[in-house]
Amino acid sequence: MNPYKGIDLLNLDSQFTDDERQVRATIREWVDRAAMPEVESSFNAGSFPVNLVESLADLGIFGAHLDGYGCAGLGPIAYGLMMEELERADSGLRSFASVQSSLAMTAIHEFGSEKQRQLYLPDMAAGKLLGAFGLTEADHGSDAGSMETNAVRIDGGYCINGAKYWITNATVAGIVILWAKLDNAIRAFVVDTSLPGVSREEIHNKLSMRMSVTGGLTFQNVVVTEDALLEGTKSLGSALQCLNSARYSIVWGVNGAAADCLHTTIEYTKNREQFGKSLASFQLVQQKLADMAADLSRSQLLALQLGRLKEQGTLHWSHVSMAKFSNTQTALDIARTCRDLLGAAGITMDFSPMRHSMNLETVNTYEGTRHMHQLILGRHLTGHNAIG
Ligand code: TGC
Repeated sequence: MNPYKGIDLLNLDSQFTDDERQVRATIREWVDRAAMPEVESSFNAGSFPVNLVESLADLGIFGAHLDGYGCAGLGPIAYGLMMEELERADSGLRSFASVQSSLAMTAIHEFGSEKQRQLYLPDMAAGKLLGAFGLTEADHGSDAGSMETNAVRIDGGYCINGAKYWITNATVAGIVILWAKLDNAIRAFVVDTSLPGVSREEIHNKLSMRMSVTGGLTFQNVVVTEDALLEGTKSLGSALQCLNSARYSIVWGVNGAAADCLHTTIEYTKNREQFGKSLASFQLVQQKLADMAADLSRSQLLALQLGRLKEQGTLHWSHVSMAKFSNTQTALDIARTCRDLLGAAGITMDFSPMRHSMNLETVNTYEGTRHMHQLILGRHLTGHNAIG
């Protein structure tokens, strides 16, 4: 199979700066050399390859979009290109980086005090401290605002009770950004997961995102000091602000998964012969490849334009919602079609499309389902709130 050199029919490369192209080249080389060889065994084992954490940190991936505190301070396009390359390997790898960076570190950077930033961010950028983002509860997924986890003030701090579920990195994180109701407002606390009263469980039997650790966290009379509160958090809107950053990384990331599927399938169909000629020479195959290339190109344009809006400071969450559901659905459709074109071989781990397709089922659901994002966009378009 020819090595991957990117799928870029519209020469979007010409839109990137030298620095952005260099960032992508560095991550692409590392993904091919260090990450790809880990994917099959990690996916089969249902675990994240923790041996990659140090290199992810050395590459400047953790908090790459943030300024100061040991973070790389990259622009939105370079950050997006990083996510695209990581997800080309596996959505679980991109999720690991994105939860650490876009959710946990962003929450502290955006809403924490200077002392909290100094305390946590350098270690998180260096990969010495891993973070999780505890918003979702078993009974409150899309309707995050109805969470039951609560905090009450006590002498010198807060006492927290509740439980979170479907949390990436729950069992490996040293801290969790825990969203809880305090005086009826949704606020976030930085909670050390080794505190008494915190228990964690891993969710097993996942058919998707197997190269990623997902779990539940329970908080029973967990006592935290006053400085655990991220003072800047005021409402669910604060959590959604972090999610916008994570959803932005999905918008780019899923294009990497789709590109890997398409590359794999173009190569496979060129090399496989049926009825005496290569599969790639059949019209029905070319029609599917052409449709997928056109769809992927649209998703790439959408990601680039979101990056431009983010650079200008004019990115609105309705843009993010539109691109999250649209690009994820496109990638999922591409992965399924590629699996089909690979025939029986496509159901094995020898080829990536079915694994990407299983992962993208999760990406389609987490950080806001397709339906939620359609309703967010629908509300923006019409002024009518059809949520709930
Ligand atoms: P609503 O009244 O619409 O809004 C509440 C406040 O939020 C503001 N807002 C936003 N702010 C930033 N970005 C957005 N996208 C925002 N959408 C709304 C809004 O202005 C308001 O602000 P304020 O200051 O007036 O309070 O709230 P709602 O209850 O009607 O909910 C709206 C909805 C459905 C959009 C929201 O609940 C939603 O996005 N739901 C999906 C939740 C979701 O994505 N859950 C998955 C989280 S992932 C997770 O927890 C695990 S971390 C990832 C991992 O571990 O893998």
